[in-house]
Formats: sequence, C-alpha cells, structure tokens
Amino acid sequence: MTESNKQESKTVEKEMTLPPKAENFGEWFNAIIEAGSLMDVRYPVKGLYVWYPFGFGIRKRVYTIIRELLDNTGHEETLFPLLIPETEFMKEAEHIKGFEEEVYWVTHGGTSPLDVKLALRPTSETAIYPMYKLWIRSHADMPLLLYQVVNTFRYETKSTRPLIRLREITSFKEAHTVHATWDEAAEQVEKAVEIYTDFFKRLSIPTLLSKRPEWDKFPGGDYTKALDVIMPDGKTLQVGTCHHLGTNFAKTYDIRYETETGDQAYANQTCYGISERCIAAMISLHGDDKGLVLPPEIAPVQVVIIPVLFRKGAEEVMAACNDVMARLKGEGIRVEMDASDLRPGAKYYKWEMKGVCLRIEIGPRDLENRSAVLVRRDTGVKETAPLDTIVDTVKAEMKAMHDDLYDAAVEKMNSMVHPCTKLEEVKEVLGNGVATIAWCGSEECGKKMEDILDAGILGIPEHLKHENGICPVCGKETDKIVYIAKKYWICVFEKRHETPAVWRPPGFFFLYYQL
Ligand code: P5A
Ligand code: ZN
Repeated sequence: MTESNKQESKTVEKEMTLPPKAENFGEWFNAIIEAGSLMDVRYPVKGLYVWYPFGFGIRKRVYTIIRELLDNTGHEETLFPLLIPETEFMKEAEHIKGFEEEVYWVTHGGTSPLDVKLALRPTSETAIYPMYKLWIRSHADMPLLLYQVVNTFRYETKSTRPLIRLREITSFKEAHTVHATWDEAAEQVEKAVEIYTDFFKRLSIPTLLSKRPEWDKFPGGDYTKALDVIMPDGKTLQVGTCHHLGTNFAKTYDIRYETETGDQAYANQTCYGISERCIAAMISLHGDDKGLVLPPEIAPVQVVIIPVLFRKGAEEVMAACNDVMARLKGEGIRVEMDASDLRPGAKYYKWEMKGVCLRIEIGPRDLENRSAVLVRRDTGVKETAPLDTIVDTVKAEMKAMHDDLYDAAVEKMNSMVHPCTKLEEVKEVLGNGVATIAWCGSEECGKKMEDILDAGILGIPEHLKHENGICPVCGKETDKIVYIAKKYWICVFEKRHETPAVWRPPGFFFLYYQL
C-alpha cells in the first residue's frame, strides 16, 4: 500500500463511524467531537479534555466575537488569579451553598499543608469582589465593567461530556459589573442579554430567553435571566446566564461608595457568563451526517480548492487554481488547496467533515468556459461561477450561508416550541422540544408542574404575554407563561433545590467550616 492509499482507507473507515444525527443525536455528538478534530477525549482525568489545534481554531474565532462585542460595549478585559483563599470563598453563605459540592481544593504546597486552603475558582465572584472593595471608592468609579476569559473548575458529579459538562471549563467568559443603583444594574442585565443574543446570532444560533424561577437563580443573586438552545433531540442546553446580584455580594465584601451627597452606599452588581457550551450548540445545530457545518466567520478553513487533474491540461488547471487561491487569500479568505492524490470522494469527505464552507472545483472543461464549480457545504447546492468574478461570488455565498444557517435554525426552533393549555398536551410535546403554558408564578404550582411532567421549568419569557391564561395547577388567571423542557445538561446551581433545605441552614454551614 502506498502512503496515500493508507491515508485514504483510514479516512474511509472514519467516514463510516459518524452515526446518523437524526436517529441518535447523543452518539453523533460524541463521534463528531473526534471526527471533526475538535477534542481528544483520552486525557486521563474525568471531565478534562484536550483541544486539538483545529478545534482550538474554532474556539479562537468564537471568542474573538464575544471579545469584540464586549469591548465595543464599554467592557475591559482583565485577568484574576485561579486560586481563591478559603477565607474569601466562605464569606457569601448562599453562594457557598450553591457551589460547595463542586469545589476542588488545593491543600498542600509541596508536602506542607497550607495554613489557608485554596479553592480552584468554580467562578470568580469571590476572587474579584475583595479587589472591587479596594477599587470602588466613589460614584465616579462606576459603572465598572470587567470581564475575563479563563478556565474554571467544577467537580460535576453527573456524567461529564466534552464541551457541555466539564470539570475544567476551559473557556469561561465571565463579566462582573458594578453600578451605583439597582436600576442601573438591571439595565446592565438587559444589555448583557442583548450582547449574548447578538453573539449567538453571529454563530447562527437562535436562543430562548427567560427569567429563571426563584429556586433556580444564581446563588447569592436577586434574579437570573438565561439563554437556552433547543438541541436536535428536543432537550434544552443553557448556554448563557445573566445575574442581577443586587447589593448581596457588596454587603458581604463591603463594596461601598460615596454618593454625590457624601453618604456611603452599597454598590449594585451583575455578572454574566458563557462557556464552550456555545460551541457545543453551534456544532449540534448546524452539523450533519457528513460532519461539521460552520458559519463562515468561524470556519478555520472557509474555502477548499480542488483541482480536477487529468494528464492533459494539468498545468493550466494548476495555474488557474493557484491564481484563484492567491486572489482569495489577498481578500483575507482562509483557503486551502487539495492537490493530493486522494480520490475525489475521499477529498470531499475530508473537507466536509471539517466544515469547510465552500468547495471550488476547477477542471480542464471549466477552464474552457473560464469558470469553476462552487459547492456549498450547508445545502450541497452546486453553481457555476465565472473565474473573473469568483472572489465576489465566494464573498456573497459566505454571507448567504451565515444568514441561511440562522434562518434554518430559527425555523427549526420555532417548530419545536409548542404552545399548550393543558398539562397532558405538555407531556405529549416534550419529546420534541419545549412547551409553553400559563403559570401563576407560585413556587408551589411550578414545582407541582415539574413533578407531574418529570421535566423542568426553564423560566418565564417576560417578553411574551398570555392573554386570559389559566394556571393549569391552581386554576388562577394569569398573563404569565412559562417554558417547560427536558433539560438534562443542567449546571451546578440548578441542582441546588434537589438537596433538602434542612441539611444546610447557614449556621450549620459556618459551624461545619470552622471545625
Ligand atoms: C456568571 C459568570 C456563573 O458562574 N458567575 C460568573 C456566573 N454563572 S453560571 O450559570 O454558573 O455559569 C455560566 C454558564 O457557564 C456554563 N456552564 C458550564 N459549561 C460547561 N461545563 C460546565 N460544568 C458548566 N457549568 C456552567 C453554562 O452555560 C452557564 O450558563
Ligand atoms: Zn398556580
């Protein structure tokens, strides 16, 4: 076997291992993580994975977008330490309650026990806010809008999954803001929601926005607004959260400022975060049985040129391909040429798997007409494009591809949101997406609904109102509606209410940690 033959047979073997997405989304997801060169899952610590360079190229572009959006809206990037002293970590009772089961502790320096244990940040409130106490002095120091992109550690006990539920979240983008008034902080939460919505649009991802119920809000916060994505199997993935923290953390960490009238007041805060779950959502929504489908802005390779070579005219074909490649590169387009001796089918397979947006084929017959064949990755549609204007055609197709991916995803999402009036209807539709139903808003009715349906309340989409709604549990009239979904990839604090409250009154807590 020649070297190239070997390569080809290996590729073909992989080709057969991507299971059909529509039938078994879970297996498809696991398979594409490897086949799409995203991550190596063989790292010998549970819940930790290695980015392949190709996957990291995707990550880099996704995080360039969020950085751009934040930088353009008054945020500044910063970097805080990974280690948090136990003394700071243990100050905010509600916050500890939410995270205590998830924290990794550093207890030793070499062989000597540390005087004060150090937590690996599960999120950075308790690292950042003691410094905010030092930085915030007067009303003129606000608003303060900082963010960082870091790794955080959460000892997740449910099954871990690459990009979705990690013990080392490698790409945690967390923003922490400080404001004079509660209303200003509330406005910032709305801005954060807008930034995240725009961010997901750039990834051609539509999201569902809702205000989380009381029992599901961020530990230590006043309220939480969250963005969820409906995954292809109908279950929802929480991809972003924006929390109003009120003055709760400010009181704990003594973040005060002098008002214009010379009084002292506690600051109001918000924080909001996303993780590499955004990449999980992107590949899941757009990918297909042939592999990754990536919005052009994200694709590490946007165009692949495949010369169709015969003995006759090979030189001219190569010259034309090189010319097109140089012109595309000149316009900043990420382009590769595949002149290898793989058979055409194997070449298509390889580049389709990597989510290359456009394939350009040029052969002797195309040259006779001064044209090339263009194939779109998302639709598979072929078109003939004149060589002279091919750069413009490529640009137009890439723009169209982003919009078409988004439109298709919106259509799919809308077809998976089912308005219901009775709980029996909700039960029926939950296998295929999200249900909306009236809800009076009481915790009692909410929890009853969750029990009856064996599903979770995502939250209230405050921008949607229900005329003449009737709560299906208590029968009260209401204008509120609620999203209900099967959500199996929940995050830390969503599990909090599963722990009986009697176990952890704050007093017991402190006692426990003082011992
Ligand atoms: C907001 C930023 C926070 O931690 N503190 C700073 C706030 N919120 S959060 O909801 O707990 O997390 C933010 C988002 O991170 C994702 N996420 C995860 N992703 C992968 N693996 C995990 N184990 C994990 N846990 C949380 C979720 O998308 C969440 O909305
Ligand atoms: Zn009710």
